[in-house]
Amino acid sequence: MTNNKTVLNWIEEMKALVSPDQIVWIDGSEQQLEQLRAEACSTGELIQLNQEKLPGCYLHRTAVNDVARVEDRTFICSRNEEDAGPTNNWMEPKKAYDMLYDIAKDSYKGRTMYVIPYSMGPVGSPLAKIGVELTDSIYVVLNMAIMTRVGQAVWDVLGDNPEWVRGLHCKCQIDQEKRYICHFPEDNTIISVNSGYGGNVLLGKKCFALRIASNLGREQGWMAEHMLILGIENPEGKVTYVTAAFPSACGKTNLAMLIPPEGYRNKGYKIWTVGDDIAWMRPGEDGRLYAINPENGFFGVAPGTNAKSNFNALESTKKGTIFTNVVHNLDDNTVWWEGLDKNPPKNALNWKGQPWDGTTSEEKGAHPNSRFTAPAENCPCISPEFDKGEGVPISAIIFGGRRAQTTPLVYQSRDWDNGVFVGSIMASETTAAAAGAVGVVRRDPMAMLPFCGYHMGDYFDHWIEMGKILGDKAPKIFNVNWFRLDDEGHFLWPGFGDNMRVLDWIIARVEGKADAVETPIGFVPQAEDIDIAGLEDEISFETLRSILQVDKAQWVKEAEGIEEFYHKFGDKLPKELHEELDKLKERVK
Ligand code: GTP
Ligand code: SPV
Ligand code: MN
Repeated sequence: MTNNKTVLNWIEEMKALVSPDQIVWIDGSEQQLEQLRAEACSTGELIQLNQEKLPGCYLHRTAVNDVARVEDRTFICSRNEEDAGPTNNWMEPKKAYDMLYDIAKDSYKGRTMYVIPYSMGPVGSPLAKIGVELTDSIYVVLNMAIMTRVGQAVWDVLGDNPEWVRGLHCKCQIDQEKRYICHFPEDNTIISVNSGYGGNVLLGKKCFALRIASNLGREQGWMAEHMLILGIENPEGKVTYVTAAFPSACGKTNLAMLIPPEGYRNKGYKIWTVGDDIAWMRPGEDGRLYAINPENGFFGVAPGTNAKSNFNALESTKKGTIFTNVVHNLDDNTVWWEGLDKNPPKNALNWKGQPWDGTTSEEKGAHPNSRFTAPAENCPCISPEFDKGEGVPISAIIFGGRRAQTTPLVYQSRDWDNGVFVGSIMASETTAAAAGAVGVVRRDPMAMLPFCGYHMGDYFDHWIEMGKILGDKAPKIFNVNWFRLDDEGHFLWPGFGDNMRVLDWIIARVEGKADAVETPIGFVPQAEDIDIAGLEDEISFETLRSILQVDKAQWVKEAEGIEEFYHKFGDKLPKELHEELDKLKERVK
């Protein structure tokens, strides 16, 4: 496996702490994974689905109290409290280690310790990083084997290098009172106890690729962001890459795999998916910003995914996929969720495993944060660049959130610093992806509020600094909002595939080929600039005009909210952002 002393010493230390019955080194081979699947099926941890209809697919149910990320139990354990900043929970590292080791002590008794070596990013890519996760959950092993690159090649690339990220996961008793997700950025260490839900336990994902990696990026001059990456191919075959940061359950997977409307398809437009959740970006030799997707699969929201809303995501789930907390259709041993189709199964089990009849039950069958874990290689529109590891050059960065009002369908920032301001003031209605109230508007800068592993004021400063390094090669920055509502609560913009129409304007702006109107918040297209051919039944020209409007009165209120939010950051708020806020206030007067 490995002779890396730092790895072997740490595993010995952890073994002494958690006392496993045995240790299994995960080599990533299909044979070993198959054994683990069989074992998980024999204990009920997994249910094998209809192998004719869904080859290689399994169903898993988490504990009822363990269905989403727990932000109030997530901690950044830096030596100085100030380094965690006002938006993170902080715990003193010594205190945190003592508490966690106390909880973890002997917790693997009667269980197996699985050692998972994984690479975030294509193995050996100059942009990739290595982690080792210890877990007592086969579900975690099988998910990590889809979401990351796992196996011997990772040890080979790591060699004697002491730089890798430590991750300890202990299921313990899934006790929510003792559930903690803790990050030690100064030790490159993550410890997660008492959970079995994705974002809390697949430690390569939010814990490493965002919270720890954001710290590494700041030290090393790159960026770890909660962003999808996609390529838009035009009829001449030119591919332009953009990234987009939307908060959890606000449409990244959907946008990343979009199928253009018929008119666009006929002209020869095509979308290529590079990533659907996380982007690592660094300036390349030519001075442009390059992005890789550190993941190898999609941990996507199931409800709402259907052949029309996201055909490519649905296709990705047809083989080798693990479904979590969806409906189990007992008639044909397949899965179902709200929004899959209009034929809910009658003879089924809901996400809790209770008998459920979709034709009569008032209650939802699938949990709103039920998920699929699907291999990226299944995706029909996966980018040919996906596995290359050099990254793709980014032309535009798009921010966006779920706002019933105020924020127009799309606008472009004036320049990089103004774009950083636009990202920093992002706000969105909360979703089921995190425990807590749903539908409350909260500020979520760059969609990183739950994921920035250090002081958010320093994070804004890092963005400003990256702009200075990139200079005129910096991507152009935009903001979108697919979620404007009418008075009755209906979405005004058709969204999904039709978001291509907005991407089209964005690319045209990047290329200097489209018009825009200057407003107090930035450049907004005129209704004529958005191509709505073929959409006559879905949206009128008047409605489109209305969702492109910037209402000064609403923005006066918005500026007040921003000012209040900015107060939190005190001296750490970059002066550039203060100035941007002053300019906004002046313009909306
Ligand atoms: P995470 O995996 O939690 O980071 O979420 P995500 O940002 O990838 O969100 P996803 O694409 O899974 O979408 C979440 C929900 O938003 C689903 O229920 C979608 O149906 C819905 N959604 C996505 N795009 C649109 C859109 O353009 N319009 C509307 N109205 N809903 C959308
Ligand atoms: C999110 O919540 O943003 C997700 C799912 O992508 S999780 O892996 O749980 O973080
Ligand atoms: Mn996400």
